[in-house]
Amino acid sequence: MKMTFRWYGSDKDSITLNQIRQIPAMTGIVGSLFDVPVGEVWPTQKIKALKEEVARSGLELEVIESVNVHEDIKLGLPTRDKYIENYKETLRNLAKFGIKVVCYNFMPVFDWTRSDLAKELPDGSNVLSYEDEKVQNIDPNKMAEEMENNSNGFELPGWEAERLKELKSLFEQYKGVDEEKLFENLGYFLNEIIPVAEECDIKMAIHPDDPPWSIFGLPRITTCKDNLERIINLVDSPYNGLTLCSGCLGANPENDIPEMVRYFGKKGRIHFAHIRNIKIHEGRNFDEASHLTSDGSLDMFEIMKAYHDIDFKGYARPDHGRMIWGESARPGYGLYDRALGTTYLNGLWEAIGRMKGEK
Ligand SMILES: [Mn+2]
Repeated sequence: MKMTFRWYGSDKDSITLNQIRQIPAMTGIVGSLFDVPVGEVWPTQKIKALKEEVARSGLELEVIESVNVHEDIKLGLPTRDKYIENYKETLRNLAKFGIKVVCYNFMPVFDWTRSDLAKELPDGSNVLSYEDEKVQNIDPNKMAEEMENNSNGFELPGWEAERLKELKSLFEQYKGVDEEKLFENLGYFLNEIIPVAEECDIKMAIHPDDPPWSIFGLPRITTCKDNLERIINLVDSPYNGLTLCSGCLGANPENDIPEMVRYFGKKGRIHFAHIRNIKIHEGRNFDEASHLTSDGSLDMFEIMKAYHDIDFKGYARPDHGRMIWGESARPGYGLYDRALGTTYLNGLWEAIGRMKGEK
């Protein structure tokens, strides 16, 4: 397992590369170019600059999260071919700089969704939280506005004001797209993209939908084991794989995360592991939590053991953390709790290995 850390860039993150480098066992950064509009080709100069900046701090840049997929591709519009060609070009450009994994998602309109970006826990820390009733009953425009107002001044990927201006017409366009159609559109995309990924030696890793169920009546398909199985079979190639996000999939208690790690891991289709805990409440409601097993609803020991048992050699990162110790950062992406989470995951990993007799 190679431990990595998501970073938004020196002008967009409150955390520095040097701080990240000092977290034990940290090997690299998970980066992106946030100023390239969705659908456009990522310029080599910008990729090069990011790669070099990360390398100067003694870290690697081998994972990109995300290269976002243009809405026309998800909608299956005739204009998708142009955006797919751009996506291929971006992959070719990324390959020139040693990128090995590209994380992406196929969620219509909205990226990750929460009803509260800073819910206070009894210990005074705060976390992202999801209340289904609140989300399903809010006007999506209002939700976009609230996300913007509560983001500590950071622009949230997937919730860019620019993109959300078109909400009304997007909802209109999605009226003819059900889950089957979305699978079909994902299949079309993958059939085009995966041969290029193979050429470039870049593993594509689809991120689950967050939360893993339909919101605002929009279709969602990256939600459960059966659907993930269907997705990796849309194009049967080791380059068509998964970002297995324990916190996203784990929001549905029917998703058995350790079992999914073993199942997809043995097939060699997990290219990127997002590892975090969440606390599930009655119904479809949950709070995010520290990584510790006893703070949430997921068994982090069993999850790490599953990765260890399949001899997982891919990239992993701690996922969202709480906001603690007075830090002001991007919601979910503070330094302190993700560093604590990393160290905890490393501790589990070492202990599991030692118990198997590893040195
Ligand atoms: Mn994730």
